[in-house]
Amino acid sequence: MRSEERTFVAIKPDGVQRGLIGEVLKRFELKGYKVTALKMLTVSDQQARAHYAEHEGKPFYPRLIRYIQSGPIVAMVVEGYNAVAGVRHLMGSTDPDKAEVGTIRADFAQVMEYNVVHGSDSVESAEREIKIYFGEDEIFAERKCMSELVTEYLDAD
Ligand code: IDP
Ligand code: MG
Repeated sequence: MRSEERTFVAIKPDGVQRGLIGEVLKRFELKGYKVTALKMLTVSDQQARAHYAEHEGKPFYPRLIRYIQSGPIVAMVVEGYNAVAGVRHLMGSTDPDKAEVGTIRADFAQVMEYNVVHGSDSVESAEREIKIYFGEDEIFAERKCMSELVTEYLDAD
């Protein structure tokens, strides 16, 4: 059965610095996903370590921690059917050389050290990662369609 999921997505510092915020956001919105939380921030030491805890001890870990803190990121919560896998599909493989053409990483990145975007790899990871970056009061899951908005407006007085 299909169900709606939410996932954590970040435009990494290279993506922000290169002016790719709009392009990346556009791809998720055009897919039909809802962006239910969004902010730009500098990742703290604590957030970086929590986010990438699974990679601690790997050779690239110290550089990964430096990279994610090297400039502001744009963090977001993205919601939709099968959104965890779907977002990763739009992002492409970790290594841009292996990512399929048309994905964000294939289209905009050359090396995996600077691969523009992050997306959670499971529903459990998503819930863990969302908590690192957002309070529940920062997430706006309710959205109204235009007819609801107009009806509400007309009914207001
Ligand atoms: P993912 O971002 O596609 O989920 P992960 O394996 O979770 O990939 O790795 C997290 C991030 O760490 C990657 O997006 C990439 O920036 C970096 N990374 C992963 N593997 C390597 C590596 O072998 N060398 C350098 N950087 C790596
Ligand atoms: Mg990962």
